[in-house]
Amino acid sequence: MSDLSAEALSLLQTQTIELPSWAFGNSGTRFRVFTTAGVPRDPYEKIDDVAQVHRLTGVTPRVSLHIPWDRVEDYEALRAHAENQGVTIGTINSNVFQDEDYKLGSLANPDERIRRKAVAHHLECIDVMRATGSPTLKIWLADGTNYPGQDSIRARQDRLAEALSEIYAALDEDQQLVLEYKLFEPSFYHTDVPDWGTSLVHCLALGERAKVVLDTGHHAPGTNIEFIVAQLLRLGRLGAFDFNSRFYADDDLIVGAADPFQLFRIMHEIVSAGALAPDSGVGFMLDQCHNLEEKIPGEIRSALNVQEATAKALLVDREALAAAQASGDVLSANAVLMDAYSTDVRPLLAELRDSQGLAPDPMEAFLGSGYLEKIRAERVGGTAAGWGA
Ligand code: AOS
Ligand code: ZN
Ligand code: ZN
Repeated sequence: MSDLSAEALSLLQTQTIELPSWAFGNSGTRFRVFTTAGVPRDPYEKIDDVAQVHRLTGVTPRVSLHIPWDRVEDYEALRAHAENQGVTIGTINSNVFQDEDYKLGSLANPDERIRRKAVAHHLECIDVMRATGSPTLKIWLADGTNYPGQDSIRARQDRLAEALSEIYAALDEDQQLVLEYKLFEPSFYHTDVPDWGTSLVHCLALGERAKVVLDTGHHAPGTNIEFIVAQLLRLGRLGAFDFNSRFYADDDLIVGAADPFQLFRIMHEIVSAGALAPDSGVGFMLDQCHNLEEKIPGEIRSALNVQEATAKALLVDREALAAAQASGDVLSANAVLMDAYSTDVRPLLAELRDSQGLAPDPMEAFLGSGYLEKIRAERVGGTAAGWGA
């Protein structure tokens, strides 16, 4: 661990990554949801799997829930179950995209009855937050239109602003709201929250406890995502990431699988802005689906990829970078970044885990643990994550 300063090492040790409950269920594309033996049958078992990833990696102590996919009778019991397993409930994700009523949208729907229903769902999510101790409500909307003229773009923004302000007003003082944007899909002509600017405009109107969620798969190809990260950090409005990888659209593949260099560039902006520390307010969450690969190893690989990108970003020689930038030395400045990116940080991370009493290689430890064999035998009839149910 010699190459990392003591400060960088302690930052690396405090980094946490929140896992999505839905990553542990069966998922697929619109063509097919494949089944995997041993997937969780209920939210309790999803939490068991999150806890298993945390035991091995030491960096995933929270789980995001999705309501109603993770609806249970007794949320306090679910919270106690999580805490017994050594994890806590993180973000509560609302879901206003799978009900027949939401065909023309939810919070921006032209029909007031449907807007009221969508707001009521968010109020239910806020109750779930109170019962589970979750600090964050995450809103992603499938709202939009497919054809020019289908609805008024401007009226939809007004309806959305009004509904969001009602939801925001219902939050407790220690709760926050994060609003996720997405360029397109399922709407194909226009989306009501398509970009970070629109999300930011709504958040600014709501108040300080409203921030933007950046899902790395939700942009046009070629978008400079680290620029958006830097800008939102400047404004104090980067609430959280939904990390994943994409080759084409919103592919939800393992983070760092498609473009590890992009992940490093994002983490470099985070480290540069001093936003890695847990009290910086930025949530590092995953939003992924493992359609082909095993779910738990998929989440372990993801957590390790984020950790590796973070370690590389922490290795950047900031003094040398600042000097090269100040003197206009383009190639040297770039070389400082590339040196850090090209460093193999796996030995450093193995050493760090060893010093924390963890197995140096969490993937190897998991595959040798017998956990997969156990859940395959015990869990029969696991459920889909939500889409293919
Ligand atoms: C949808 O594309 C978004 O990424 C949301 O975060 C969504 O809630 C999540 O992917 C589960 O469908
Ligand atoms: Zn997302
Ligand atoms: Zn998405």
